[in-house]
Order: sequence, then C-alpha cells, then structure tokens
Amino acid sequence: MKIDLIISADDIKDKVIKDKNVVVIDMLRATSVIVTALNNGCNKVIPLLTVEEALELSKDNRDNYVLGGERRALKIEGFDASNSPLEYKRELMENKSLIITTTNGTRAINGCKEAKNIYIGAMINAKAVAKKLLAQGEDVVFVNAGTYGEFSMDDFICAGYMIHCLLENNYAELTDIAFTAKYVYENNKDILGFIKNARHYNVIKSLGLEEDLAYCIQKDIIDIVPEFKAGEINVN
Ligand code: 3SL
Ligand code: MG
Repeated sequence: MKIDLIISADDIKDKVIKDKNVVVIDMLRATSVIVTALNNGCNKVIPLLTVEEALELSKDNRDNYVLGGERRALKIEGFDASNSPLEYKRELMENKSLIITTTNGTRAINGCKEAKNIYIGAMINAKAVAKKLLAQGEDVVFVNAGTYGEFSMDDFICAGYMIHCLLENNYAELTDIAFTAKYVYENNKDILGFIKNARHYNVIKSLGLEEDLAYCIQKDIIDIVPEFKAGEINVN
C-alpha cells in the first residue's frame, strides 16, 4: 500500500487521485458535520458547491431536506443549520436528507470525482476509516480540504492520525508529506495543543464556537465511514 496526501482542495490533481481510494478531510468542520449527521439518522448527504444549487434542489420537496453549511463560517440565509456539528442531532436529522454547501469541504469532496472510492473522514471517525482502508489494502490518497486553497494544520494532523492508525501493525510506503503528517501527529498526540495555533481554529474560536472545536478534536467517537458516490454521501 502507498499513502500520499494532498494539502488543499486547490491542489487536487486528477492524475494523483485517479482510481485511488481517497479520504476527504475537513475536520473543522464540514466532514465532522457530515459524519455526525449520518450517524444521527440522516438518509443521505448531498454536498454542493453553491447556495443557489442547494436552494434549487430543495425547493420542490423542502420538508424532506435539511439545508446546512456556511459562508465565512456563519449560517447561510434561508438555511436550517449552520456548519456546527452540534446542531446535527437526531431530532433534526432523522429521516431527512442533508444538502450541504461549505467553503472548502464540499469543494474538496466534489473535486475527487476521478477517484475510485471517496471516503469522508474526520478525527471523530478516524479509526473506522483506517480499518476500512486496511481491509481494502489498496493505495490511499488523503485529500485535505485546507482553507481557501491553503494548507491547514487541523486537516494535516487529522490525516497524520489516520496514517498512524493505518501503520500500527502494517507496512505502507509513504510519500514525504504523508510521513510528515504521521510524524506531526505522533509528536502532538494532544490534538488541541497543536491545532490551537491553526488560523481556522482561531476563526471558529473568535465566533464563540469553542464547543464545536472541543467536539471535532475528539478521536474515534463514531464508527461509520461515509462514502461519496454519484453525487450522494451514504453509509454502506
Ligand atoms: O470550509 C468548510 O468547508 C467549512 O468546514 C469551514 S467552517 O469551519 O465551517 O468555517
Ligand atoms: Mg476546514
């Protein structure tokens, strides 16, 4: 197994992900939201690029959908929920489909269409993702959403944790950047101590959303591995 890593949605190259297993990570906060919603009874998640597409898709069947996401980290006008994973409780999500549009996360997911399998990962389901990848035994590319096309410390350490889990009892060939992500995690197992220096962490904190941060940095509290296929994210 070979493991590689892409640092932001702007850096996705079709030739790197083509026919590979990819894991898209936006731990602050889009992929944490998606994992949480599906774990709380959501039927499926549809990740879209624009607010207009989301409103258009939901308009004829509004009661079936929860509209969620953010622009500049805040709730979008006319939407039901922001991009806070804590809002995606069973009471809101049970038997509903989530349409979500976010700045980086949904862009990264939609940018991976050339991949063979596209899994959705966050710190909260990291071990489950690693287990699934190991069972498949194929090459993996971690795709970090990053922030506005730039490297994000939070997604990087999350990928590092998954790579650490993958290599616990196994061998894999790592690119330099995949090795560095693992190294960063192994030297910063207290996630908070590392990502409190991240720019996006501090944006979320400045909005008073410390509870989101505390939630998203938890390891392995959810056991599902959502998969994006044909425009929808489901749990198989
Ligand atoms: O960019 C994204 O996809 C979001 O997850 C960013 S935020 O944490 O909701 O601001
Ligand atoms: Mg992010």
